[in-house]
Amino acid sequence: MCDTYLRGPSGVITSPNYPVQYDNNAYCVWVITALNPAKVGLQEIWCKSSGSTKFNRAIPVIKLTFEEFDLERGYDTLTVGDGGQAGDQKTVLYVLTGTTVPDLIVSTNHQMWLLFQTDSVRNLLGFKATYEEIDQGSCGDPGIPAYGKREGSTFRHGDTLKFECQPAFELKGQKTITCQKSSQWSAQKPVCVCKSVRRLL
Ligand SMILES: [Ca+2]
Repeated sequence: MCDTYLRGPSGVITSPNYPVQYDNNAYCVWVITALNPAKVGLQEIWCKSSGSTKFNRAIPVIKLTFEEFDLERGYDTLTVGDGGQAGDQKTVLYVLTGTTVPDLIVSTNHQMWLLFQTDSVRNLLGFKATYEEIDQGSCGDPGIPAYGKREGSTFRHGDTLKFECQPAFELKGQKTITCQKSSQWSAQKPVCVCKSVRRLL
């Protein structure tokens, strides 16, 4: 019942029953596919025919970001792999277990698979993760804060974005964020909040 095929551009994956404890003997598979995988094929053809190794068009990959993670260490696991062959040992990227929220994971092609397996005793809360389709070598579009504006519109490794808020709003958080090699922004995008108005006596 928990075999799920998901498409880009983004979504949420949770363990069964979340935020209530997962079941014993669970075996759940998710396969995430970028919205436009055909792009990948075209890219490869273009590269071969031009004899160039430069990539003008970006390859869509899947970025998985964990928000909560609580599995029985060593006995209940979440395996994350590259591609669409769930459970294929050759494509395993990480086997995750325990109660530490893992770092984000980025696939190397347009598909990513997840396999959640539990044993016959002791259940914990499980996990919650979000996935997002991004261009390979980028961090994905973090968006623009409400009542704010953004300078910069590219999201590749090393790119920096600057944020500003409209008059009467003040910026909470980081004014600039940089896309790191891990495909993670150096901080979350800031928010613009209404400036506190002093009460007139
Ligand atoms: Ca267990």
